[in-house]
Amino acid sequence: MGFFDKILHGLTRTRQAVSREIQAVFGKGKLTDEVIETLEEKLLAADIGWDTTHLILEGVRKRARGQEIDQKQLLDWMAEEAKDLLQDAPKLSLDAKPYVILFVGVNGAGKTTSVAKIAHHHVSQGKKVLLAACDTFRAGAISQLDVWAQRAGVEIIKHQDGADAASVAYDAYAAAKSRGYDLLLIDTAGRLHTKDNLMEELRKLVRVLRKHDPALPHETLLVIDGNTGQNALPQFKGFGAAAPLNGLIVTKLDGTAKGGSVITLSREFNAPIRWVGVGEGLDDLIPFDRESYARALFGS
Ligand SMILES: Nc1nc2c(ncn2[C@@H]2O[C@H](COP(=O)(O)OP(=O)(O)OP(=O)(O)O)[C@@H](O)[C@H]2O)c(=O)[nH]1
Ligand SMILES: [Mg+2]
Repeated sequence: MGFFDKILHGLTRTRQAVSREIQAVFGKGKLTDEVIETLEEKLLAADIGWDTTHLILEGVRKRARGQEIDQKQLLDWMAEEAKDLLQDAPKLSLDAKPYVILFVGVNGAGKTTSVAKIAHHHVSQGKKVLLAACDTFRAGAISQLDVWAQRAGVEIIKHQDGADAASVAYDAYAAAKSRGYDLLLIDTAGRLHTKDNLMEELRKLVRVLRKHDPALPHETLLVIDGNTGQNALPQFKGFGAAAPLNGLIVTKLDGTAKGGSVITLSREFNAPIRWVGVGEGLDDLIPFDRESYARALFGS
């Protein structure tokens, strides 16, 4: 399956919530106030959010200029408006060696799985990837990452449970540097962005890593469960205060009808979505592309 088919498949539930509903209420005609109001309800129900919904519908209304349009035209325009509200992720370039990506997020968001998927993605492009098991907090977290490392065919740096996460990161960077790895992926413990002591642990990890090089980590990605929808805004603020964020990974889009919230997340955070998760397997993480996303969302 190509990336577009995967995203199309992954967004099935959201697309049903959005386009099927739209198709049920609009066949052909003018976009009267009444039609716009019904469309508004449908978009809001898909967790697209007030502002975004308003912008999409205003755009569509302007395009129609009082003319009769059909359903396909409406969905095409909606997809185009949605696309314009999204940012493309910057092209992934591993311009440092090792290139270091730190993964942060609340408990169960999908950090560890995303680390494994991104490792797999780069291994299949011939890169040498190392994982750092910096979730020393949750029992079983290290062996979980170990299993993923084996599946993805990559090496892992780990200490024992309860060890200092910052020192694992420090050692992992030293190992990656001396052994010529292209990419170092740092898995961290899930934590609530409102817990000061846990956020301090994250700040410490970044501080210690920067003893090697002040440019580290090259990227910090916030992993968000797609079911959280727009309620993820406080997470972005909380984690961003501990480690400047470069982008988002939105996971579990396959299991939610809230896939439309991605548009709002990207806009409100003013941060690009880098990857989207559409399943539990190693291949189920897709580099985000706004065109495919918008088309998969509106089924046009
Ligand atoms: N369907 C689906 N499941 C996912 C996706 N990403 C992660 N999961 C599942 O979500 C659960 C939690 O994933 P983890 O990667 O362990 O999450 P985590 O953020 O590392 O969790 P903690 O380390 O406990 O904070 C697992 O059962 C994963 O298989 C996805 O894109 N789609
Ligand atoms: Mg984890």
